[in-house]
Amino acid sequence: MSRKLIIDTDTAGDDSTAILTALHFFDVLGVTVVGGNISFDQMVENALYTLELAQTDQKIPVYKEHPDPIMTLEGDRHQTEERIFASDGMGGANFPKAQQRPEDQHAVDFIIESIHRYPGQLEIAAIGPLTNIAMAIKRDPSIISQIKHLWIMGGTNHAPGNINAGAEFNFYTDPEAVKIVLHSGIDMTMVTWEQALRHAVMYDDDLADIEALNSKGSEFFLKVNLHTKAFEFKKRGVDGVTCPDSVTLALAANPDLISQATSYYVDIELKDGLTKGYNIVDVEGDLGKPANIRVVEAVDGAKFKQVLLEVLANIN
Ligand SMILES: [Ca+2]
Repeated sequence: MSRKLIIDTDTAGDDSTAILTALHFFDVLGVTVVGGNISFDQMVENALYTLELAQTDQKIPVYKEHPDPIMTLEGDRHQTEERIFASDGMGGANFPKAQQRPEDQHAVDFIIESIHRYPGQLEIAAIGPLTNIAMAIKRDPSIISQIKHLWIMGGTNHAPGNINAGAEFNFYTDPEAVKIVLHSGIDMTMVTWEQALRHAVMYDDDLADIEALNSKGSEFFLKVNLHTKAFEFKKRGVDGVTCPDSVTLALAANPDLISQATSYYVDIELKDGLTKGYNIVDVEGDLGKPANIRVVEAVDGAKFKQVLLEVLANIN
């Protein structure tokens, strides 16, 4: 029986490939959309469109909220990333609206209810800001011991961030949520931004292999991600498609992709200033605190590419 998963996503660009990867390997109970990359309603549409593209046998429900970070005051907006993903979040593809509509139930209620329905069996992949996961923990702390594993794309391990020099986007957007999750005691793994940059970038040769699949999946991948490639090249000289979210799902599904991982004490800076949203990874144990999360330190990039090709080839 395949592993049960909820995927919590701010669906733009690579998130959509991560959803396809989740569907390929897991029994996905639902997709919860959290505020992050671009405008909230558009991310909901992107999740619905991605599910329609995948044409699963069973309907995969999509749940909404929270659209904003925990500490956002009424009328405030967090920084979104249309410059990376285009205004539709899908590289300007402007896909048609999917037939499926989001559910009425609140995403956090769905997460809590699902964990109780499958105690000790449900994994969660969180590939956006951690708002929904933190709110679920606050609302019902009894879920903590019942989550089988939480896979997080976020943060860095002593490396530059991507939203600014100090911080990675998901952690920066809702640092309070990260703090709650890191200190929750959930069994969890984090895949950091610099690991994605080192091991999960599809360069021109890789993109040619993807194009050669000539599947609906490969066509979708290229449409959605080439805008991001142009941004990454201009911003940091990385001439390829970065895949932080999809590599997180790929290694959640295939743990042999993780070449190295160590559990460390990780914590995050909340104060406004240069390092807001920066996370420390206490690799030398200076703080003398027990490890709270497993940090991925190396990924088998060649195997990741094979997984990605397998996922995209399968969508026709
Ligand atoms: Ca994401």
